[in-house]
Amino acid sequence: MPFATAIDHVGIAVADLDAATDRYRGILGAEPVHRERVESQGVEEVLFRIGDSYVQLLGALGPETAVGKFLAKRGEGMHHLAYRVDDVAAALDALRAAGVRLVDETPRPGSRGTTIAFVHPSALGGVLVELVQEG
Ligand code: CMX
Ligand code: CO
Repeated sequence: MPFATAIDHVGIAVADLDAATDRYRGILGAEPVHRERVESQGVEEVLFRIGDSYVQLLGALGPETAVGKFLAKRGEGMHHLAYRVDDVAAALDALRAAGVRLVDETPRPGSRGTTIAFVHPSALGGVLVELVQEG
């Protein structure tokens, strides 16, 4: 079974979500397809659809959130890469068996009714990785 079926989205940390949404709307020539406040992740997200994938703009809900800390340390920029998988729990088990450092030991709810989990950036070339299971 392949690890992932697609790139689900690229997450981009932004300082001002409304301003970034306007900028992306103009540049991509498209309306966002989704906006959601995800308290458990400390973010508000805006999604633009690109083919079968998304660009996810991320505004921080506070300075002590993951994105808030990232913005303070590094400024705006690419925050994570999300792979679409059929089964997040199975993918986590496979990564754990391979000795990969996980952020989330078990899957949790994401936006749009998805199930997600994060893998530590130290495991995959300095890139924070998210696993996304639809539905
Ligand atoms: N990408 C790559 N490296 C990152 C990173 C990121 N997004 N965020 C932090 N790091 C690095 C830091 O640069 C730092 O590296 P050094 O030790 O070399 O300096 C190290 O990780 C620790 O950084 P930190 O600021 O102390 O941050 P924490 O360890 O507290 O948290 C992380 C880092 C990845 C565990 C945390 O951000 C996390 O749990 N992320 C998962 C949840 C998340 O990001 N939610 C928001 C998105 C929600 C969504 O997409 O739906
Ligand atoms: Co994401």
